[in-house]
Amino acid sequence: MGVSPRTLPTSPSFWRSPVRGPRLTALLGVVLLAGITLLFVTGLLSYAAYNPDLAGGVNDETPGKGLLGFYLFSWPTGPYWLYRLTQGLHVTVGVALVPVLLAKLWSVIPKLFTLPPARSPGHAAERLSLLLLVGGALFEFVTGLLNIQLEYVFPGSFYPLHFYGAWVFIGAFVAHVALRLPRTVRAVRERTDPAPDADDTGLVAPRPAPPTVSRRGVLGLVGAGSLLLLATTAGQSIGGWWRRTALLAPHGGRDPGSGPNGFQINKSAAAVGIREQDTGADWRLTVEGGGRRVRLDRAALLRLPQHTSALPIACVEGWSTDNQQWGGVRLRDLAALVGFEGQPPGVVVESLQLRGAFRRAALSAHQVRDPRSLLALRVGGAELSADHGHPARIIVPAAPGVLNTKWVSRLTFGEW
Ligand SMILES: Nc1nc2c(c(=O)[nH]1)N[C@H]1C(S)=C(S)[C@@H](COP(=O)(O)O)O[C@H]1N2
Ligand SMILES: [Mo]
Repeated sequence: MGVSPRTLPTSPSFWRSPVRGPRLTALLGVVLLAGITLLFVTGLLSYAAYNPDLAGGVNDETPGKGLLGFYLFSWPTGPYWLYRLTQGLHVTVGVALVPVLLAKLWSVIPKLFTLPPARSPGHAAERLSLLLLVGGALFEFVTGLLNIQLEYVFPGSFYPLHFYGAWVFIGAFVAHVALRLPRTVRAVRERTDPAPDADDTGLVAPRPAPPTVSRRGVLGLVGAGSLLLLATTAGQSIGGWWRRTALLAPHGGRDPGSGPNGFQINKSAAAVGIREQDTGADWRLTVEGGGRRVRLDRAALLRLPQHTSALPIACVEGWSTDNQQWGGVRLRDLAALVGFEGQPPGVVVESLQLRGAFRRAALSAHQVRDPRSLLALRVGGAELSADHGHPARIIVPAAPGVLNTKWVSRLTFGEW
């Protein structure tokens, strides 16, 4: 006995949900249009915030980007919470859009199985672009979610995958929006779906099953799912009391301890192999530049003018801290030690850490010149803890957390 063609997913009558139709797809599409545009813009900003073109690409995780770096600009140091906002939005909105994306894919799934695969070269091109669209969306959401959950399980580095994937995805996304906009506007305006025989979208079920939920019910469910994700994620970026609500975020829930150093830690000293004997009395900071070099121990640093800056740490993974009271020496004062008075250049910062991409970072001239930029020795009135970068770490306003190098051993001003 053969299988009736009606029961195969390639047959339109296999798909029986009465809520599928252009209106549901269009409403979900409008939400995604707004949300994904925000994700794209904040994502591009995040890449710019690394200042990838500095110092021959020390900060650049995608050195082969070529023309895709056309929009890069020098990331400002104010407002000091800038990256906290842009990256908090990127991650929180990305997480909250997951139910909308899944519902949208569900709403169009009959189209995946349409036969013949291509009716014309134009139809073939359209279906190919949809493959890039759906594949690109899934790829970007999966790599992003894995990164914020600290699960670096995919091959290679997160940055090039997410960065190049975004450009492929956005290309297909723009084409899709351009092609579907008229249909979307019509479906949003008309309020009801066409009858199956008047439907030119292929979304309305020809033999609908009796409804178990209304379209409004589906949208309500999706919206509730998004709100739940929003409410259990956003706290990691908002901070304060709200951190407790961030149940889904690895840096949410509770702060990892109490006291001035009891705030989030990205990588612990032990995790990157920082040994106690290297950060103790034998530790020296080397400051170089302009053909000069000085070496300072901690006591010498403490004899330089001390300043405080209230600044957060905001990680690419979306979590951030409230403002911490950092105390230490201004970067521009350290530049002056090797002769850069007045208008110091940028700096390359190196850590005691021997391996890993985050052991080195470059800061721009205006990051060095900002009076809030410090080589911090203290936080909240206490010595830095080992995990927060003892004996000295960088703190710069508005920059991604990764540029705030911990366990600093060397500063090289301007020689690149
Ligand atoms: N040497 C070194 N510095 C580093 C890192 C690192 O792994 N090694 N992590 C960076 C990242 S990604 C962030 S978000 C901040 C986190 O600082 P915290 O651990 O004090 O919160 O430190 C940055 N400085
Ligand atoms: Mo980070």
